[in-house]
Amino acid sequence: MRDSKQKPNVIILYADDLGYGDVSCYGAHRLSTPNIDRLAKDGQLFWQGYATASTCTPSRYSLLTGSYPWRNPRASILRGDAPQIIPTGSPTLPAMFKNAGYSTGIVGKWHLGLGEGDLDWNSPSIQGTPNDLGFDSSYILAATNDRTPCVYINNRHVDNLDANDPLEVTYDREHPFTDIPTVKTHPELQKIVGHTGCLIHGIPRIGYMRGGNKALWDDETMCDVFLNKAHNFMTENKNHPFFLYYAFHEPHAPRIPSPRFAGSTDLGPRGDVIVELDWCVGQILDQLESLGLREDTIVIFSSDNGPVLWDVYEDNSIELANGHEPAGPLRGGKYSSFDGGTRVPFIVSWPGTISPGESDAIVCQMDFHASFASMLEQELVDGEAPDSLNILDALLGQSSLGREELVVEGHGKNTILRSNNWTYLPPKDGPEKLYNGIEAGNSSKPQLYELSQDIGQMKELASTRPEVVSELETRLQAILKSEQTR
Ligand code: NG6
Ligand code: CA
Repeated sequence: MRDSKQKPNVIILYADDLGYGDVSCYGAHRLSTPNIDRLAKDGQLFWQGYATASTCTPSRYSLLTGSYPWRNPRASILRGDAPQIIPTGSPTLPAMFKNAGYSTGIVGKWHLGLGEGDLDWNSPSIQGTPNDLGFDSSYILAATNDRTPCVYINNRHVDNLDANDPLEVTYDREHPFTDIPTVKTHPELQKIVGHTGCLIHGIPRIGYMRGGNKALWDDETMCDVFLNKAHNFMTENKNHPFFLYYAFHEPHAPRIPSPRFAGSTDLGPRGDVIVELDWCVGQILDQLESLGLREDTIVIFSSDNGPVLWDVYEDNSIELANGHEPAGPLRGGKYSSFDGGTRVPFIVSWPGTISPGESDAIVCQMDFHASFASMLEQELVDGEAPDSLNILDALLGQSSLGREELVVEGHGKNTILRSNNWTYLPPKDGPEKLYNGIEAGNSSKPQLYELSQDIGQMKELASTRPEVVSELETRLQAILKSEQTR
């Protein structure tokens, strides 16, 4: 039996491309997310919760290392065959939990690279996996649901791989495998227009793969596969503290809901997979309750970056949005340097310990490392989590003080300084709008916004407040040159 004085379990539920306006407790009204709302009702909802970047890999890098992504030049959207970008044995968030006596597991999207270079996908003991970074167990997809290889990786091997049908992966557009169906060679197999790499289940992906047919994932059952793995991990570890990082693939494109959820909203596939994601959240909460663990478990819900409607696949998300604002009142979205890129849903719940409420504190996913280390009385070693601040009191709703400043990253590694109520975007070359219509935030001039008065970043103040611009520019440069900010 579990001792009630034991350390609490911690579960991070991490959505992929879910925006500030995509859930009902943050104001969405054209779809309903009752289970995410249930978490908010039991916990603290943060109005100023941030990922560190407006894309996936850098945000996840910060979540797991407590480090700004720009410290690692490889921390940008990775190919599916990229080597692991966090060195084996690094002092990660899961390693911190493990040192504190926790069982640690990851289920879902990884996207931080696998292997140590030139990975043999057929190896029964792949080195350079989440299991080398503090996770006792892992069941993941390598990169994104739109990238090859479209297989699950079970700890150190590709799950269900038939030795007689070896798996090969390439991202070489000049020399793709010539004997596999692509959009060009087999247009008749294509079920949805999107990327132009190989066709897996009629869905064009980024990159190419050959072989490994028995190991292929089925997009329609992906939500159930990951949920079952999460359920098993929780049941297996119900008697001692655990840390579970459950990284959803929803609502990243291609949005292929389980048939149970197809058509459940009138927003099209993007709305349907958000409802699917919300259902999974409910299943986790129900399981915690049935295991008698709800009051022993901190459940965090957030997203890796802001939202995007059309992200290459033609699924009518823009046409069907019809009044749904995925970033809510924020400007920009995924890939953007505006706040819609990085300010995301951010809920921390721990019934019986955290009093329900809302918070305006500035909090960042990068801070979980130092905050939970403090809760568990784990000392950080030199170089560990260099940018993670201990904001435990804010996360637990016991203080209204979070961060005073935070650097976030937009498209093209553009670094932006959030400082108290200000946000400062340095001049940056590049298009005003990205291929998907999202405002990038680029401008040849510096931009300054006072977010407390102007959440939608409509009133640019750089020329009226040059002294603030110059102070923030100096501060940003100092942070970028520093080795540590905690
Ligand atoms: C982009 C892809 C996009 C998506 C994204 C990764 C193009 C034109 N766009 O480069 O489809 O895969 O990478 O998303 O290829 S993320 O959430 O993992 O960062
Ligand atoms: Ca993402």
